[in-house]
Amino acid sequence: MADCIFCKIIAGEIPSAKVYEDDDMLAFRDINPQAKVHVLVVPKSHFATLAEMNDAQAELVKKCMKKIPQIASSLGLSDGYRLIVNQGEAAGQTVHHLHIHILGGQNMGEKML
Ligand code: DGP
Repeated sequence: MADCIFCKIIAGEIPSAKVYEDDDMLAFRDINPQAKVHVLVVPKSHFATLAEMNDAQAELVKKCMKKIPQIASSLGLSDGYRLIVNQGEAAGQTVHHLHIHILGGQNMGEKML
């Protein structure tokens, strides 16, 4: 998608602090971290929400979820971490390319799950 910031990051048109990449996904540090460790895992196919996801994209999300423990381990999150996937503007989704937030590196507390 021409005007999608995450598509531009995936294409290398915008720099990012990459922590993992393969043919299916890119993981990079959030520009506005909400925890000591805050990484975004982004499938390399443009769709905004789970409601828009086709079967091939669902396979990519599955691959992302299976890879996240390895990414989290590489980030030193051995004590645990939180995943957030905002769906739509009311949930606070600002970038309309599906992404999974990995948050950790500190005690996340019990508020908001
Ligand atoms: P969300 O609110 O769930 O749509 O989260 C979008 C996140 O994307 C937000 O935490 C900030 C991050 N973000 C936005 N633009 C950029 C960027 O250009 N680079 C990086 N690394 N992160 C970005």
